[in-house]
Amino acid sequence: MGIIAKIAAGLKKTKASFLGRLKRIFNSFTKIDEELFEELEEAMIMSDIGVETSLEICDRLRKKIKERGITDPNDIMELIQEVIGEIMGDDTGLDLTQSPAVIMVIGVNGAGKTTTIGKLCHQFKKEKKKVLVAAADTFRAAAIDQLEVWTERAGVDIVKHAEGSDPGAVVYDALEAAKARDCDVVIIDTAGRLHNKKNLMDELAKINRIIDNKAGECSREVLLVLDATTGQNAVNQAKLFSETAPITGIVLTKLDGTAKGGIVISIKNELGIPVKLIGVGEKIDDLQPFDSRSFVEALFSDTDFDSEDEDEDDIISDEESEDTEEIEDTEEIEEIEEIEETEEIVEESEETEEPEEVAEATEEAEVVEETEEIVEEEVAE
Ligand SMILES: Nc1nc2c(ncn2[C@@H]2O[C@H](COP(=O)(O)OP(=O)(O)O)[C@@H](O)[C@H]2O)c(=O)[nH]1
Ligand SMILES: [Mg+2]
Repeated sequence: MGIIAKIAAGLKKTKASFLGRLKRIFNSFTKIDEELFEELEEAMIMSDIGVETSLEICDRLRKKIKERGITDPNDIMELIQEVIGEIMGDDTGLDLTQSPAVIMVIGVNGAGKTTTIGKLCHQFKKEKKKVLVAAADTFRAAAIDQLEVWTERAGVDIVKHAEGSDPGAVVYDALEAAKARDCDVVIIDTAGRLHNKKNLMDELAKINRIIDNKAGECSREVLLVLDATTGQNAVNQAKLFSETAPITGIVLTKLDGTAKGGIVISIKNELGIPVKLIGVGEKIDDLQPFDSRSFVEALFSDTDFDSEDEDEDDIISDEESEDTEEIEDTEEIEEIEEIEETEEIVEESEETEEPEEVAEATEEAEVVEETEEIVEEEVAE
């Protein structure tokens, strides 16, 4: 299967709902008017392109339609593809030039961090790179075991300590080992959940400082893993996690399992952080470097990968109330819970900014201050 076909297969649900909606709009309108634009906006928002980005796309469309004197609604499809392509802009890949390159992987529980690391190990190994993985999610023993299964499968080394041990110490040891063993890449798995969100954010900031100190001269990536099925909630997570370390790229996972693939466009447009990798399945080779052009081409390609009927079903169920759909689907209920959880995260993180909390323990206060310094330095740069 070619790259476009593979991405298109991964985007099957998104394509069915997004393209289906657009096609129905263009079929039901004979002229281009404001009513048509309203429906377009709605279709885009429903596909998780986000309000801000959907409005921007429509503004650009209006301009192009006027400039080119387009009157047939059916000609808009091509224009949308063009506009989305423009919004997606250029791509940025992983920077691994200065070895050992250090990739810190962060994100909420269940986003797909460990799986993504497994897939990355496999890819680097294929490229004959020497890889070392740091098991810095020490919060649960199962997390360390799960990571080890992946590293064994990919045939790369792992540095691990016991459950509950200091993640910073794991990272420290891993960086020492990577230098001693002349590794090309160190990948750090981190926890997505701790006793409370302040602990989590502090811990990630601390790991980041250890990397600063131990590997300041190396290439650095901080990859935020976001679950595409959480839709717009992913954008909130990105805002929160960017407080812990300067995020250099986003890995968007589970694009295969969602009709909310439009979130890629929203993330790219609203966060200003490049999407560097996409996960399109649970298997070891289901990770792809993100390529805007291929993504847009795949999103708009007319290929059907499963039976027409199934796609029709998707479209019909989308047409019904989204709420009913969510209640019927247990996976979706979990999503709702996750969304609620992140709202808590955001609230708690706001709390952490309150002075009393900061003063709670001197050490914690230092952590917060230093993190702020780091953020300020980053901004200044
Ligand atoms: N369908 C699909 N599932 C994925 C993808 N990436 C991760 N998963 C699944 O998401 C679940 C959580 O992944 P995990 O790596 O443990 O998340 P972590 O808590 O962030 O480390 C697992 O069941 C994975 O198989 C993907 O791209 N597609
Ligand atoms: Mg994990």
